[in-house]
Amino acid sequence: TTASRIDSVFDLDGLLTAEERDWQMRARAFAQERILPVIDDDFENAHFRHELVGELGAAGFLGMQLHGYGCAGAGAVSYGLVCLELEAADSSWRTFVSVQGSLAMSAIAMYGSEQQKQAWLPRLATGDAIGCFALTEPQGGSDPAAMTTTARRDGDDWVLDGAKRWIGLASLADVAVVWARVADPAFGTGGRAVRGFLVPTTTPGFTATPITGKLSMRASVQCDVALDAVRVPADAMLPGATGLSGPFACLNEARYGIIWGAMGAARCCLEAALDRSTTRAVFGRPIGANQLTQAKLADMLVEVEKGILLALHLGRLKERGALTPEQISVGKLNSVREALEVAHQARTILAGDGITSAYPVMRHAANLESVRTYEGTDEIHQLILGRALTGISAF
Ligand code: TGC
Repeated sequence: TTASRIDSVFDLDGLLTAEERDWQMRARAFAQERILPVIDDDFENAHFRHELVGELGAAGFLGMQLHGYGCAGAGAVSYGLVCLELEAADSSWRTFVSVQGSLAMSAIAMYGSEQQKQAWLPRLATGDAIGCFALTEPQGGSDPAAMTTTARRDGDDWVLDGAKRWIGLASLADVAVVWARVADPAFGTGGRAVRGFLVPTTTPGFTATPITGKLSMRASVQCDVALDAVRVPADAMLPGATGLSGPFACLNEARYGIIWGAMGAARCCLEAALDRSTTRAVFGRPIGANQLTQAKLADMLVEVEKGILLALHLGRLKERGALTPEQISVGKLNSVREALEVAHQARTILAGDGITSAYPVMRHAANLESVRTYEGTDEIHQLILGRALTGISAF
């Protein structure tokens, strides 16, 4: 694998265990060998390269932070480093790992019955099955409490009706974790009425339609999902999740991966700008000889290094079981906001070439616009932090 030119600046290696470094190097090799050679074509052609799913499973990256059921049981920092290296290639593949491992698999691992775990986790870990996480609805993703998808009891079955939007992988998935409001008070009232259901995507009435016209995340698939009298048995409900804290705890997991991942995209943009600053000459000398270019590179480096160190600190807190949702909001807000700024600065150093697919920068910038919006927008995370600081909810 090609070393990153900025790996050594803060001696990140010295802060990692040999096992963590090994996970990172294997993810870097995967990204360089399996994703980078094809990603420009896949982005251009809006192609999801399905055959990589099993390879990600074989590498141990799917649900790698979970224990048992064929999962690797790796630490939070190892998982974060894998996210960073995959997203250094393209956000689509870190998103795949997030949706499969942090959302669908975490939901089953945290809230599923033993039978549900046995049925799905081993297959999801190998990539033999794909999972998706159906929370967001067409009116917007910021307020899941307003969801209108319902689950009503009919005999021993549940019948689900409603619509979901922006659901990653839904048209490829074998199983959907669907969050719905139950009407039967025996299963929850008020804020506790939101429950999760495992819905095989072959169930009649479940339809997933890929969203077209995306100018971001083009190498992955996000769908509209229709739930039209989808009938599932009583034991399709996740027994351990009552209320919105269920899906929110899954979002914590995915947001944590993004904190690392976005820094991978930023690192890639910095490296592209750094390379170009020594090879492109203007006014008779490399542009990297200009003070303004050096200032940009320095600012980019500061944000990448700060962001990675913050991710590492949050990872260590997570490993101690001490990471709070507010700390995750600090990380998600900072990482994605600064990664976008790094991508935009890198684009200016690349000048016109920066808008072409000859460089990865515009692709990362476009992808990061999605990352900025999903898993809590900048504004949602600012308001979570504003609430924590003032004690007053602005929602
Ligand atoms: P609030 O009253 O604060 O909380 C309701 C219940 O949830 C609990 N809770 C959490 N639990 C664990 N982790 C968290 N981060 C939690 N946040 C809240 C809370 O303790 C309470 O529990 P309980 O037991 O007291 O009932 O709820 P709220 O409605 O006021 O929350 C407001 C807000 C804005 C924080 C929340 O709605 C929010 O985070 N909104 C953003 C949602 C979001 O990120 N949506 C994007 C989803 S992206 C996605 O689904 C990924 S899909 C990717 C793909 O498929 O490709």
